[in-house]
Amino acid sequence: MEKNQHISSPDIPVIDLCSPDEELVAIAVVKASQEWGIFQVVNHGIPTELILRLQQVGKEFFELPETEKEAILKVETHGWIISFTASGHRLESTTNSGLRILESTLNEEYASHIKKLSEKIMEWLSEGLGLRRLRREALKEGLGGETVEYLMKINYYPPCPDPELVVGAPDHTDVNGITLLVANEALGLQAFKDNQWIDAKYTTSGIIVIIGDQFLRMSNGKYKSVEHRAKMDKEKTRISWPVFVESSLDHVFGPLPELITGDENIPNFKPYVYKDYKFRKLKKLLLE
Ligand SMILES: O=C(O)CCC(=O)C(=O)O
Repeated sequence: MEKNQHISSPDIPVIDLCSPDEELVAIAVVKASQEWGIFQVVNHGIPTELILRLQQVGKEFFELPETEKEAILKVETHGWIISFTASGHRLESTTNSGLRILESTLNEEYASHIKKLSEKIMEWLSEGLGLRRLRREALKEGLGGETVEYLMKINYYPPCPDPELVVGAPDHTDVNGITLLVANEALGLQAFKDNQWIDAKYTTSGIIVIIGDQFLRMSNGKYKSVEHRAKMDKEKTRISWPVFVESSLDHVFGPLPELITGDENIPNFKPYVYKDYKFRKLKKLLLE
């Protein structure tokens, strides 16, 4: 293909969770996870008003002075981190008054919705592995059951005069099981598919679902851990709120045992303690 040749790229799948036929919804979720590893869900049951409030407090948070922000949340290279346990309670506590704007009621309310939604998606994905009758909860259990953690990060991308020169979030796959992300009106998320970067189109109340490495490995390769990145916008500030659903650090994960049934179904991946897997990935060490 010529380098400058224009090809029209497909859009990432959009799945309406309100469709009356749940089986069709489940099939669409499984297909999108196999072929894309990323999709947007709409009519997902999380009130738009709650998502807008989350976005509003996120904006207010970034208007705080740097020192206050840092005192409230953990700063990482590409964002601010807040974590929840599976029951929706914040893991890290702080007494800083600035936390009012990220007050736990809002986050706990959002976390409990995200937990419900992610569990539903995990059920559909477990069924999609042929584990319907016995193990609807197979993926959730494989991830650690009630010890599963929900880590919310806030990514802030200020306007950038030359977005081609500055990368927002570099090309990566998520290390965890599944990520559920909302973003403000500035687009910028891209997914790599069929040798090209595809702009993810979404609405501010839609939820982007991203399959990560843990689900690639637990499904023995059936679900795709999608490469993605985020670009900066020339004029607009972009903010995104991913929630990473993942094992606790000492949990061992690998291909689900039910999928390994004999000579034809051998494990394609080695099991890892999650913290070792994260460490190896971070250090770019060999992963089998
Ligand atoms: O901001 C985005 O849309 C993507 C962020 C992301 O990939 C990440 O935080 O790992």
